[in-house]
Amino acid sequence: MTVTRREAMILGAGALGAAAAMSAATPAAAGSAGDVMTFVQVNMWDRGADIMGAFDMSNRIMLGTPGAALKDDPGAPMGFTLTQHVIPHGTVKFIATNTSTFQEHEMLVFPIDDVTKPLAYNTETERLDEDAAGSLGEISETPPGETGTLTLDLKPGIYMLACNIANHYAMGMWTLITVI
Ligand SMILES: [Cu+2]
Repeated sequence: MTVTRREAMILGAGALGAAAAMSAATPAAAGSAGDVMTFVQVNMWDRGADIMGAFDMSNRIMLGTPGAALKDDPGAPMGFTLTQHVIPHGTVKFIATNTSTFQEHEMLVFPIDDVTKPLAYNTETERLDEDAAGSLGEISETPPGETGTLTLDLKPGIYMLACNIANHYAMGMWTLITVI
């Protein structure tokens, strides 16, 4: 589902209930006892077509690949910037805005059992195998300037946010989060 930023705010306010909606500055609010909804804002960014075109696809930046850092790669042509990487378990609402000027991005969520092992990847399509990698959900292709949301119930563990438009994962458009 793709919604505008304003719609995302309205949807978020609705999920929080009337009391929380009265306080626009409240980023997260308690639901039932012991259950907290956490909002994570995500910037889906890239450095433009020229830098993307100059990327060496023989040096893919992927989890479990020699030379690829587990954190965001500073040399990547595109990536995700998050308001937080450590998130309480329970209901997590991702609000992702595509700040690219020229292309779509998307955001999938994958559970990571072992940070040293690569996810299932097809080098012909240059995309992750979403079923084999165990996608939990996604904000599908989002045009430049638009915002989408995804709400998941996450247990403690490590997860990856990744863009699975062809070449984007290999260009470093992924990051890890820890749910505690
Ligand atoms: Cu992308």
